[in-house]
Amino acid sequence: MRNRLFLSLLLLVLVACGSKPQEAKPEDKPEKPVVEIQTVAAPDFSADSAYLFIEKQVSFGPRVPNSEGHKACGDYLVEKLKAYGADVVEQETDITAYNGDVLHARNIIARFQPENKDRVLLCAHWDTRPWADTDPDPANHYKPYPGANDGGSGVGVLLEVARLLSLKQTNVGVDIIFFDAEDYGRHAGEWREAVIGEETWALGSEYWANNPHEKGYNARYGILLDIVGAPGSKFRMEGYSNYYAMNVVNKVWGAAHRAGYSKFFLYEEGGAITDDHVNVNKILRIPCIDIINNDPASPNGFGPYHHTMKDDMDWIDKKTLQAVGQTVINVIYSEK
Ligand code: AHN
Ligand code: ZN
Repeated sequence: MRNRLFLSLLLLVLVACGSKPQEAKPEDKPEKPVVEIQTVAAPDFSADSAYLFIEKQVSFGPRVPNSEGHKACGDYLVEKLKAYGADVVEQETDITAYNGDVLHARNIIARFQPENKDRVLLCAHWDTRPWADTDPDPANHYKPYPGANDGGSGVGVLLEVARLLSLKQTNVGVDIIFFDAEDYGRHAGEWREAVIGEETWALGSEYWANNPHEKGYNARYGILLDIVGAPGSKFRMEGYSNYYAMNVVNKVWGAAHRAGYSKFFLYEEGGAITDDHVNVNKILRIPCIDIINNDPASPNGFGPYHHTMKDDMDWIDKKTLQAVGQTVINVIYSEK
């Protein structure tokens, strides 16, 4: 009698949990106690919140290394990540850029569940480019710009991810890294001086990959977000991501399509783009993809605002932030 009660209770629990009840025969014994790790239901990403995080960064002015806006925004990011319960490591180092400028660079690393050995890496660059070198007006070619999309957007999305991580745990540990000095690459007007094979971009991530915050740092995979805010963004499967981390591309694109974001995430090859993920792949050998709004058919490869004075909040669309943010959330909460 007690046995029957137990079985009917079990059946009830199974039905309540939504799994298909099998016909239970009295002689059936459960093969194993069911202690399988379950995936965690993904929380809702708030694009409003991500938008405000971008606006806040822009309010500091351009975040060009060595500038006041850079220092103030860096402090804000650290404070915010700590408030969301992350264990924050700051990596400060001087890096000499291609033109001899010595950049006081600051990589900001937020560790969630630092004791967890199974980790996922999420990253974005937080610095903005010192020069609007593709601006239609040559008078702007050596001026800094707001950097809402290029610099602000990836960080804004990941701050919202951090907020959600503070409310609900994932099964995996998560590291959010804001890389510095990504966008100090050679000025477009100085291309004649370029040297074959020179690497002038992504200096902060290069430093981190050579000097990770933890000895032997590893993660299952990484996702880099760069330029993820423009209205009507199309994310194509970027060349290095496909080469080094095709299974991660498929995982992320699959999650995006299941969540209804197939207009944003195209099953099309994009160009190969030099960005922070290349260092993560080449130096640390962690498969890392880049979600980046590139269009090989457009004149500069990105949007008309890119590396111009126009890269401001007008180029941030909550629909795009939602598509990217919810996709990333669905991916990390589905990890077992
Ligand atoms: C180049 O433009 C060489 N790489 C694109 C990486 C980048 C620049 N991301 C933001 N700004
Ligand atoms: Zn840039």
